[in-house]
Amino acid sequence: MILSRRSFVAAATTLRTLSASARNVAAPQPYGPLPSAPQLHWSEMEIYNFLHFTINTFTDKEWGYGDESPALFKPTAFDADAIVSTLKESGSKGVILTCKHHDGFCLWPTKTTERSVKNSPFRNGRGDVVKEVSEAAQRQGLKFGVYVSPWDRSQASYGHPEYIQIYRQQIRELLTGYGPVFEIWHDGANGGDGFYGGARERRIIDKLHYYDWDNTWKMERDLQPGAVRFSDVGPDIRWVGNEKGIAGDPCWATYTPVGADGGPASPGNVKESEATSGTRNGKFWMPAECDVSIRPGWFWHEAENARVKTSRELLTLFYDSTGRGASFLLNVPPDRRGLIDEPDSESLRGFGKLVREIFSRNLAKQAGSIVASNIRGNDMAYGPHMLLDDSLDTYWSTDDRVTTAVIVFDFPSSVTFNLVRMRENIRLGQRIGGFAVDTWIDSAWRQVAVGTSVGSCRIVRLSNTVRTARVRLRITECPVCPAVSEFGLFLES
Ligand code: FUL
Repeated sequence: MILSRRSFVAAATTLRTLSASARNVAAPQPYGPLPSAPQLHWSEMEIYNFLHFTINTFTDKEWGYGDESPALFKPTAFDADAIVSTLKESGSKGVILTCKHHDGFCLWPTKTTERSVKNSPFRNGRGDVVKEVSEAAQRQGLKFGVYVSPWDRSQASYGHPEYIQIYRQQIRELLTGYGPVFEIWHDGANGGDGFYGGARERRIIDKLHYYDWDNTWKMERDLQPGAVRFSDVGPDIRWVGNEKGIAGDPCWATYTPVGADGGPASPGNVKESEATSGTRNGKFWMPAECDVSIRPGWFWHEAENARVKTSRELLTLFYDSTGRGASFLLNVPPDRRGLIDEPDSESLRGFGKLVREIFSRNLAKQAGSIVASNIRGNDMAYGPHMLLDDSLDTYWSTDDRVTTAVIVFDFPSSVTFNLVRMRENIRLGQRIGGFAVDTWIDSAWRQVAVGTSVGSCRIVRLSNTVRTARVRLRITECPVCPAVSEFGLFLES
């Protein structure tokens, strides 16, 4: 099926407004596990931040023991709006706050413990960091999420059934008092040494049964139906298996978690190496989230001020996470003022600028003609121009029996690029298992990119910048007909 430049432009204009109901041919059958509505919204976020901020910021520690006095929490110039606006400039779509880290100090005036902001000098004991951050996020159009450590080194009852009620009560307070929450983060670091109300001992819990996770997750779903629940084993979003911000290649959105010993899995008890790539045709739709800190540690330490990742390093992490179908959860720890430190702000701003500059111009849109080897039922609502309309709802697809296909983009004059981006229509599942991109150089096709998983977003960085007037996309492996929403060519200079 060939579209000339003129008919392509006309088709793109009229078809942009087409809804699914305007398709004359039935849509492809979905393949495998499918994303839920909260998972779909989450996968469009791509970049968001962690704020690790608590008493550790003032004690220069990464893990507080649980006996620190609330009096230590005294940021001198805490400004949630300033923090959120810096994050926003970096392209962030959301912010997850460490409402309670392992030391048990709560950043909101909880009813469950005296170890909270209400007994700190912050705003004379009348402050609520969770409120200020969630409201600043809402004001500036970022989503808000909560980290509430399951491990609590301060609680006397940690390791006993009573603690589970306290933990759930804390989650309940956070999910009912602060507006919509997009993500609830359950850490896999669970159990060990701690203060435990003065016992000062080591407590090891049964990771599989102690927390009764199913009931906690059910409560969370009831209280915040739009939120995704994160842990080593989901149930909505999985840990990528490392804290470097790097997803596997491939990285499948589907996953069947397996415990460290090969048995059932739970938070803190999972075969980490398998989480990095997920499971092709896995049991659950459970895409990966890549968490990493802009500094060596998760909390702010003055000694690390010279070791803040540069904008270009963040860009590489973006390619290695979002660009592999996962998400980029970048931690930016506020300092003792309660602000994002200057080196971090500078790097974030530079990163945001790079992403905006690179991805604002899809060079594939300059194609004069686009030729697909097959279009589903010859219905133009599934035509290849749907790859360029900036809509995730529309897509190019083929007849059911056609599982490999080719699209050739011809350009009126050469384009120069070094990045290829593709997006599958994940509403129909993760379908593609192999693709390649070729360019026409010196009268022959030359392969410049190759990959396996695509999913919600796949960015391939070419080893060299190429200049060409013809580009060919090949779908080389797909168990069913492909359904692709976007194809893009970009230049990182
Ligand atoms: C880990 C924690 O132990 C770190 O302190 C940090 O919160 C990181 C995001 O998760 O498991």
